[in-house]
Amino acid sequence: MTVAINAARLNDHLTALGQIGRDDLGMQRVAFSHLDIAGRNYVSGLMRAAGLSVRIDAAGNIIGRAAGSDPSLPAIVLGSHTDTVPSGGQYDGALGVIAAIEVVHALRDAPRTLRHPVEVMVFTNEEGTSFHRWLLGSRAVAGLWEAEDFAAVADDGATLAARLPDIGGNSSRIEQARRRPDELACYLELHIEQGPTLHRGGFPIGVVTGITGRSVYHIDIVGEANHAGTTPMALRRDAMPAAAQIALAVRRIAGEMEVCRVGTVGSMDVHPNAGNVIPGRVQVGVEFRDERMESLAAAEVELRRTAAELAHAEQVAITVTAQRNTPSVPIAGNMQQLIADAAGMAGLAHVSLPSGAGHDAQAIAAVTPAAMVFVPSVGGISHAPAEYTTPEDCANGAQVLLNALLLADAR
Ligand code: HGY
Ligand code: MN
Ligand code: MN
Repeated sequence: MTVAINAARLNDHLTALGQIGRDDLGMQRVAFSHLDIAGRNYVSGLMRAAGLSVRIDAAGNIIGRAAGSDPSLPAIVLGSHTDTVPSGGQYDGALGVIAAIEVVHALRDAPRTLRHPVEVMVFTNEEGTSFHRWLLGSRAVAGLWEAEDFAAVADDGATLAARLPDIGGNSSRIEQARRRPDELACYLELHIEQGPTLHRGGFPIGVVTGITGRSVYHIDIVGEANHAGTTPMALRRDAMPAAAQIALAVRRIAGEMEVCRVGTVGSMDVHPNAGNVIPGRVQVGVEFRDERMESLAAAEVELRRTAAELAHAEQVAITVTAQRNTPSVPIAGNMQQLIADAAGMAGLAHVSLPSGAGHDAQAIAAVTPAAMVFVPSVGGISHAPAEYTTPEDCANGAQVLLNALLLADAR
């Protein structure tokens, strides 16, 4: 028999978090910013009010724990993230965190004590906007930090080692954030779909079958800065036309050539970025995504071939640096079934689908069985201020998360 979440309290808290770090361009709770810290402080307060004992681990993850009736059992973990992309939406990550806290709060109100301890985890820098190292907190829990994480430097020159203490972390003790498989029973995450499938199909719940792989590249194009008015066209070594052709090539590789599922150029830094100066340098951010790692590898080959051709044709130097390669992760059949059964308990229709977005679950899956519940994104929009999920769908997701926790605790 289940316990009902408090839908009004859930949506009130979600609305309140949505006001922290919002401006007229959207949500600005970029990891490590003072706005991110304000959001972390708010959810820490909610965790305490829900009866969780709260600590910060060496990666800055916020971890709330509620005891179970059998302390010898491993913990069931619920989690997500509160950091946002720049000018992002108010549901990405936030819904999973607020719902996880609401689930614990509703069980305490019932009152219902589970056999397993329950931990709510709010992961540091899921988006990777800061330091270009995504899933930073969840990868620390899974023991998946790489040399590039320890050596990470932000665009403003700050090192990760210097910034982690701002959120209570300590990179020299990151090993202490790592959790062993025998400490954890499983991981459950509620998240908005961030795509159109559920909303278009009229499904209130999505059972996630797998989480996409992602490869990220930094492309540095160096030409020769010069005067826009006096330099003849034939004598230019202009970095901008090369950058533009890289953007078109990325669209061609994923679009017409269908080498991989999607490809995006989301960032471009022009130097010196003045209208009357021929750009001497342009830095381009590229990412590819696909469930098949061999498709990502093929996309990289095509990207590097194109860059070499362009360097010659445009008389510029082009350096392609692979920044990070995150493997795709399948969700185990029994964990998918857990979510489907939890949706059934709530009398909610559900459909299975893969995640085109990355999630902390794909890191945590390295250390314990993971499952994800999706709820509809209106119009499939996300990573934008228009991101929206109805209060009813948010409550449905939280109820399915609670049901999944009860089923996991019983199994
Ligand atoms: O980029 C992603 O897929 C996720 O939102 N971090
Ligand atoms: Mn996101
Ligand atoms: Mn997210």
